[in-house]
Amino acid sequence: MYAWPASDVPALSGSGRDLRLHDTATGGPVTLDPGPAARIYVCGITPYDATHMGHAATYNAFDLVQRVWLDTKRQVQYVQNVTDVDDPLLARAIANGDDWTALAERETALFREDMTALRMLPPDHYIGAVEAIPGIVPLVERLREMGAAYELGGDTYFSVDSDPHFGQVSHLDATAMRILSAERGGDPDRPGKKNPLDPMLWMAAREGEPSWDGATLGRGRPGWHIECVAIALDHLGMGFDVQGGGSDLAFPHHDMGASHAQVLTGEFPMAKAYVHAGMVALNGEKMSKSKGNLVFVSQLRRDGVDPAAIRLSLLAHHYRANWEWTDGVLAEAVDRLARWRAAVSRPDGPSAEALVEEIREALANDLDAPAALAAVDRWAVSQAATGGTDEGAPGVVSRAVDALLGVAL
Ligand code: 5CA
Ligand code: ZN
Repeated sequence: MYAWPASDVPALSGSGRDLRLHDTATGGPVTLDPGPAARIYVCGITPYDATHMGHAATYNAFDLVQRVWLDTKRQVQYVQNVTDVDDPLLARAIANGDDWTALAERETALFREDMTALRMLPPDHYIGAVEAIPGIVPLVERLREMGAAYELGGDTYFSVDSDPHFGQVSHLDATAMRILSAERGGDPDRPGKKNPLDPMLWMAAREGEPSWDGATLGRGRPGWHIECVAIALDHLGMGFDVQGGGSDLAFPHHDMGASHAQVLTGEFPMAKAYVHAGMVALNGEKMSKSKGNLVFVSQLRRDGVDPAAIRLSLLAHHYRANWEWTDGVLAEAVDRLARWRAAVSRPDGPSAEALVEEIREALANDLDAPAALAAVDRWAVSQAATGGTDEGAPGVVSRAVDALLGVAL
């Protein structure tokens, strides 16, 4: 698949900081030392509905990760998938009387537009589940040969007990895992499984559903977790720096994916940090396509909201926080954007060097975007109150806000 166009990231003078991120697997901060090329995999959308503010918040967090790395003059290898065949997508297509490929293509196109408008950096490899199938089949066959997968009624399951490290991303107990597995695409109650938590690697063809050649596995379609693992291993290899997604992916998706990859390669861990964004809610409930309580990026854009204000709404919340979308959040961001734009519209102002360092430090400290916004706010207040004589300072601020926060002033 093709991704979307990259917005320019201005180079800043001085040097960026090494990034410290909260790692779900170890439960604490990890200082990443990625070498010259940092590697990040971020779980992409299941394209059966438009990008909502929850998605946008999660992608904003991982966009900041890259901006911090780029500021350290590193290259970034960024991979993202599109789950363009899966149960909820097929179910939605049937419910709408829509062709599932047309639905996936339409929503993926809209996602690209939303990401472009929000100045999210595009992945270097943007890969659909369907196009990954030729790489998925041999991995599942290999797991079977290793005795880490088994057949049940034509479907192929992964045996979670084959990975001694299973559960080391979420650290949930078996009861919690079982509940979440049932809620998030698993089938813990299916009779005949070795372990109720075992996830499907390959689903045998079902009547009326799309299917692909699975060689010795028979016709069928891939399971969800192996999709991301196949794509990540193909484009990043083992031991990459960050596996990212929303906190609803820690279990089962990231635990299962890590176990697939660890058994396949015999290496541990799959990623140096498992990083999870908090959930955005609307009217007290997690914004989700299945519940339908959604505020869409595309709708706000159609309503004439400046994408920079949408982005500032996201940045006003720490990425790990669970927060509620309200009209007030957007109104505050619109106001902030106007204040910042006024402050940088003058040729000179208060010195901006310390501000750039404050933004860098805030982001390096587990992506503390609210602290970065507060620092820019202080500079803008000082500009409005007394101004300054530092020629070019507003330009320095503009470039820093663009490069590090993805906001065009
Ligand atoms: N295709 C899979 C990942 S491989 C998937 O979860 N797709 S998704 O469309 O449901 O979600 C895309 C991303 O948005 C995931 O990282 C998910 O954790 C995140 N996300 C979904 N809902 C919210 C929400 N309400 N708040 C924050 N992030 C969310
Ligand atoms: Zn994924």
